[in-house]
Amino acid sequence: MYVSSERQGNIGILTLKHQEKRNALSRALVAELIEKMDELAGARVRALILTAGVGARVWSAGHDIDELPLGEDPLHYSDSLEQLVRAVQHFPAPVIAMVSGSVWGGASELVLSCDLIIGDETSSFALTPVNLGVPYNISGTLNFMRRLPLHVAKEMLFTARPIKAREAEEWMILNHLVPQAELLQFTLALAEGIATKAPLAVAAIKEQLRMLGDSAPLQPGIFERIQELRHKVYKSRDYAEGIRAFKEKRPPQFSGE
Ligand code: YXS
Repeated sequence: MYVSSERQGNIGILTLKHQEKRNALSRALVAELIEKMDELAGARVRALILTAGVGARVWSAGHDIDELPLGEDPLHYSDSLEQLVRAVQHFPAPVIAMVSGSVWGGASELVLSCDLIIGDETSSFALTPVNLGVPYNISGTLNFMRRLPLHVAKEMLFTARPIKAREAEEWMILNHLVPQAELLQFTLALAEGIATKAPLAVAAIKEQLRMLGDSAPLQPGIFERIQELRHKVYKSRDYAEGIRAFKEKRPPQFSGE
C-alpha cells in the first residue's frame, strides 16, 4: 500500500506512505492515489487533505525518475503525474495540500495544483526540470505561470533551488505557514470550516475557477514551436545524462548537446 485513506466526518485524508522511495509519484502510487480519490469523491467528502504525514522529512520526491522515458516526451498527456494533477483539479471538493518536508519537481506542480497549501516550518518546494534536463510540458508550465509571479517561477525553474517555508509564505506559495505542532489541527479546522458551506456552490466555484483559469487560447503555430523546442530537449544527450547521473548518484555533466 502506497497511500492510506481515512475519513473524519465530511473530510477525506489521503496520506502518502512510500517513504522508501520518498513518495516518488510512480505509476503504482498514482494509480492507488487516484483510486482512493475516486472512492472519497463517491463518498461525497466536502474537502480532501493530501499529506505525507506531519513531520515527514520528504513530502514527495516528484516524478519517479526510473519511469521517465528516454528519447521521447517524458511528460505526455497520459503520464501518471499529469493524470494526478488533473484528478486534483477536477476533484469535486477543495483539495488541501498539508506539507511537512521537502517537495520536489512534479510533486511541486501537484502541490501547486491543489486548491489550498498549508505548510509547516520544515516545508520547502523545488522545481527541478533543469537538474535532469527535462522539458516541462505546456499545461505544467501554465500551472506555474498561473500560481507564481513570473520572476518567481523563473528563479525556481532556472535554479531548481528549494524555496524554504518562510520564503514560500512571502511568495504566496503557502496559504498559511503553521508551526508543525499545530499543522494537523489547523488544516482540519480549515477543512471543517469549508465542509460547513454549501457543497454544490463550493464545487461549482472550484470548477468555474478551473475552466476560466485554463482557458488559454493557444495558436497552432505557438503550440508547434513549443513542441519543437521540447523535442530538441528530450532528444538531447543532456536529458539522457541527467537521468543517468541521478541513477549513478553523481552530479550531471551537461554539454549543451
Ligand atoms: O538508492 P535507493 O534504491 O534506496 O533509492 C533511493 C532513491 O534513488 C529513491 N528516489 C527516487 N527514485 C525515483 N524517482 C525519484 N524522484 C526519487 N527520489 C528518491 O529513493 C531512495 C531514497 O532516496 P535518497 O537516498 O536520495 O533519500 P534522501 O533522503 O537522501 O534524499 C531525499 C531527496 C528527495 C532529497 C533525494 O531522494 C532526491 O533528491 N530525489 C530526487 C528529487 C528530484 O530531483 N525530483 C524530480 C523528479 S523528476 C520530476 O519530478 C519532473 C519530471 S521535473 O524534473 O521536470 O520536475
